[in-house]
Formats: sequence, structure tokens, C-alpha cells
Amino acid sequence: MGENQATIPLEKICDVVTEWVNSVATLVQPEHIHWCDGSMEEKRIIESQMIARGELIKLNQETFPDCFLARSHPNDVARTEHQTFVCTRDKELAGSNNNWMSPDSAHELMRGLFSGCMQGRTLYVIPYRLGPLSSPYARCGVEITDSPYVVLNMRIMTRMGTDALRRITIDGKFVKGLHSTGDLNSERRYIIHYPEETLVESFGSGYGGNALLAKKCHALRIASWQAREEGWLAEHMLIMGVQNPAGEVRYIAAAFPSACGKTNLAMLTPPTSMPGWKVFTVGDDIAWLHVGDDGRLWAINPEAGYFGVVPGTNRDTNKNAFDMIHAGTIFTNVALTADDEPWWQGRKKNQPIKDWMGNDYVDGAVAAHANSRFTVSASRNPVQSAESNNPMGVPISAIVFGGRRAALAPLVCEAFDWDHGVLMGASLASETTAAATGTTGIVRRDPMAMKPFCGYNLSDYWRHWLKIGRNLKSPPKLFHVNWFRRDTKGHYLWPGFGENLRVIQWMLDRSENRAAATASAIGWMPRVADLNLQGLELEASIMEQLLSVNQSEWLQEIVELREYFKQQDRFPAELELQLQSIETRLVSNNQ
Ligand code: GTP
Ligand code: SPV
Ligand code: MN
Repeated sequence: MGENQATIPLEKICDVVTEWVNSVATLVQPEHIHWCDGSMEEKRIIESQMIARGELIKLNQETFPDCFLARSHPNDVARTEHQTFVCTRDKELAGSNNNWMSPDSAHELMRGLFSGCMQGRTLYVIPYRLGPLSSPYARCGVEITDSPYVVLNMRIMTRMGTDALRRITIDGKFVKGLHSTGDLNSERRYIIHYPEETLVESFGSGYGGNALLAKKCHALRIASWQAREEGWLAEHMLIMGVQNPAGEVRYIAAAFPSACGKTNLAMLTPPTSMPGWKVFTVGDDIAWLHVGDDGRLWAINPEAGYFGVVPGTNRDTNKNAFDMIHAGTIFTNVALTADDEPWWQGRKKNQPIKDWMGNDYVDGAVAAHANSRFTVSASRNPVQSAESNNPMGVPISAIVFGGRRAALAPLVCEAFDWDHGVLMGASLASETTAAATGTTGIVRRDPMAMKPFCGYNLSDYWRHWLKIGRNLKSPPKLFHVNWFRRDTKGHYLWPGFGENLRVIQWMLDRSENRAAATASAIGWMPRVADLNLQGLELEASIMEQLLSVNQSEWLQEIVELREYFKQQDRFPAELELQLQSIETRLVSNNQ
């Protein structure tokens, strides 16, 4: 496909896109229109224009070459889920998990907001491809935006530019994304999806998932809709390769809610006490999963870069990320030091003088915003997998679900079969984080880490998952993990980060049928002796606690899950059956 693509003359390829750009331009009335080609020259021009206007700060070029700092409006620092809508003709299709408006009312509302909104501004046309070149699973989109910050970020996060336009001509279709920062009035902020029109409209925000429309809006909400129609899955998952000392490489996909550890796990540095182990990153946030001809599940990462959480990143927690973000990185909403270095909580070096809003830093105040982020190309990752650009993706041996749970959920647990694993995913809950606006630290249900990103009714989504399982001859094993269990003083019981590889080793060994486990009421679990804990100094009593299943707490969880699932119309009978089995086992196992 690559060769055919290159032979199409550029002047022939833009018709479908040009038509749409022209109609948008009539509505938004920009001063200029710029078609992004993704070139280095274009990057430099946009950077210098933004620097001249004070929208971008050049960081210390000796210690952080080609790095910049951007500050978003203080009311615009995270995704705003209450202003995010899925607008389907039939409300039931969007499900109670999504905010809904009729497509007609949404179009009317957005037309009003977009009307004349780019007067005096440049309209950027960003053609982009999601997925490796020549992959049959790759998809294209075009984002129209008036934000040069969005252009610079999309340039890193997607394969942006002329190649994407060529592919659109071959595909004959693309996802449309129209975005304007508007006046950044938080009352007039909407992120609207029309899956039936493969269209996204976003107004009033310039931040992250609200504005980089290829990411959550296209690659998850619209893509999940398409995936259901076409028989695949679009998931909020990292993809990692793990090589054991024997040189065998296996791949894992893991769904954790926002700011719950995907980037960190995907780039994990093995502990020194696990010599010979290696980890390679395929993706850190989104996976597109297809049933292969061989009956296995295969995954590609649609993205080309990382938009990762900065706070907490250092040599001890995530050395690969720490090294990676010392060049070619856009920092958003971090603090600044006297010598123009970025600063964040947990950086362990230097001191801030300006906080994330650009105000003088006062001791004890918040320096970097909790949801401050780095944008960096995946090619800068020292452990990027060579398979990242494989058009067919990588075969998945294990699917992992996990969240932040101070109590209840054990360190690791394996589903008895696919349907049980789907229930595990559907039951996922986590303490809320700063990745979305609202109160943090409250446990909420976040099925498959997709609550904010599933573009359709969750019950239909679970049915789709069950169906995918039926189509897999060699399904991956499914697991639930919890790195975030705490003691009564609030300290994490498990050291996390690199040490998580110990749990991964057990999961992969299970998928090869070479690790022991015991059956608990909630799934297969390792005994302490079944885990490789060599070189890890952790009291036996803590390990016991991490692997314990408290019967009364779990019975209470079943009650709460029933209550939650009752709110989902069309809840699949197969999952109700799974829930009943757990309950029966809890009562009879007496554990
Ligand atoms: P999104 O990009 O929002 O989807 O998040 P993510 O799932 O990629 O989360 P990320 O890896 O960026 O982690 C978020 C926060 O959790 C960071 O502050 C990390 O330092 C912290 N974290 C990650 N892994 C662990 C772990 O194993 N243990 C503990 N205690 N903290 C962790
Ligand atoms: C998340 O919130 O899950 C993110 C960041 O990965 S954002 O792109 O803002 O959605
Ligand atoms: Mn995410």
C-alpha cells in the first residue's frame, strides 16, 4: 500500500478533505488557512510564532534541548467529562454511561459557537494517520483547529502530514474533527461526538483529550463505535513486550484508568534482582485489538507519541521516561526553575521559582499541576519496541485490568475463563485522579478503564467483548491487578513500578501453563511462594495481606456491583451468571 500511496499526485488527493475544509471555513471565517505537512520547517515556524506571542517558553536548551513549556488556561487543565457528549439518533445507543443530546440540537448548539470563531486566527488543517504505515488496521482523520499548540502536539502524537492525505484518498474516508479554543470560557465548553457521522466537534478547551481530537475522541470514542460494527476492539490499554531470561518475548495489554500507571508499566525498568528480563513499549495509552487469522488477539498502537503524566517521574520510578523527556518534549503546566528547567513534584532535582500558572512560586504551594503532562515522540523512548511499526501488530498473551483500590482488590488475580475476565473488566473501579476535572480520590466504577471513553452503551460493549471471546481460538488469559493497596496509615503496601514485573512474570507463566495457583472465590491466585520475590525485601505478613481475599468485603462488593449493573439497561445475562458464581463461591468457600 505504501508504494501505491506515494504515486498519487498531491493535487489529486485533497478533494474530499478540501470540500469539508471549505465548508468549515465559511462557518468559522479564519484569516488564514494552513495545511499542515508535518515538516520540521513547519514545526520551527509555529514554535517561533508561539514564542513571540508568549504562548510557548523555550526551556534550557543545554539540559533540555528542543524542549518547551506551555501553560494552559487555569480553568482548562484536564478532560471535562460532564461537558463531553455522544450524540446518536437513538439515545439508548449512547447508553447511560454517556451524556447525550440529539444530533440536531448538538449541531445547532455547535454551529452557534463555531460561527465566526476563527476571525483573525489561522485555521490549521491537520491530516493524520493512526497506526503503522501500510497497516490494514490504520485509520485516518483530519483535525481542523485554531490552536498552534494542538498542531505541535498532534505532530508528535500521530503520523501527521501529507502521507495521511494520500492514505485518505485510498481509503476514501476519514474521521472529521473540528476544534476551536473559542474564548476558553468553561461554561461554553463542549466536546461532542457524532459516531454516525464520524464527526467530533470540540469548543472552548485547548487541553489534552478535549483538544487533541485524534486521541480519546477518535482513537477511543469513535473507534470503539466502529470497532463494534466491524468486529474489533478499541481500548484504553498499554501494550508491552516482555522478554524473559530465556529470550522469549510475550506481549501484554493492560487497561488502567487515567493516571493509574499505564505509561509507567509500559516503560518499566526491571529490578536489578531480575537479571535477564527486558521490557519493550509498544504503546502507553490506546490499543486497537483484532482477531487474527490464527485465532489469537493482535494489537496495534494507533498513536506515535506519549501524552504522559509528569509528576512522580524520576530515575527511581521510571528511568526510561525520565531520560526520554530530557529532549524533544513539550511540557504542559509544569513549574519552572531559575535556569529555565521544567520542574515537578518528584523530580528530585533543582527548585521551582514559577508555578504552573507562571506565578512566583511560594514554598509549600503546588508547583506543577497534578495533571501536568509531557508530549514526546515514541521514538525517543529508549525501550521502544521494534514491533511498534509492525503493520499487523503484536500477539497478546495476557489482558490485565487494574485500578487504584486502597482496599479489597488483591495484588493479582486470574479469571477462570474469558466470560469471568469480562466481568472482571466490567467490575473495574478506581479512585478518581486529576486526569479529569472533579473531586479526586473517590472510588468510581470505570469498566475496562473505558467509562469516559466508550462511544456507546456499556451493556452493548460488554456483549461485544463476550462475542470477541467466542471468536478467539487461543484467547489471552485475563487478570486483575492492584498496585495501590494501602495500610491503615495510607502507605502503599506494594512497592510498585519496576517490582510490578514480578507479577507480570507470574501472569505470563500462567498464560504458558507453567506457574502454580490456587482457586479462590474471585479467581486463580498465587500463593506467596508462587511469586518470584527474590531480592525483594517485603515482610511475609504484607505479602499475605496483598494476596488476601476478605469474604465479607467481597460479599459487600457483590451487592454494590449488582446495584451498579442494575443501572445498565440490557446487562448481559452471561455476566449476571458470572456474578452469581462468585457469590456462590464466596459463601461456600468461606474465605
Ligand atoms: P493516563 O495517561 O492518564 O491514561 O495515565 P496512565 O495510566 O498512563 O498513568 P501513569 O503511568 O502516567 O501514572 C500516573 C501516576 O501514577 C504517576 O504519578 C505515577 O508515578 C503513578 N504510578 C504509576 N505506577 C505506579 C505504581 O506501580 N505504584 C505507585 N504507587 N504509583 C504508580
Ligand atoms: C487520560 O486522561 O486518560 C489521558 C490524558 O491519557 S488525555 O489525553 O487528556 O485524555
Ligand atoms: Mn489515557
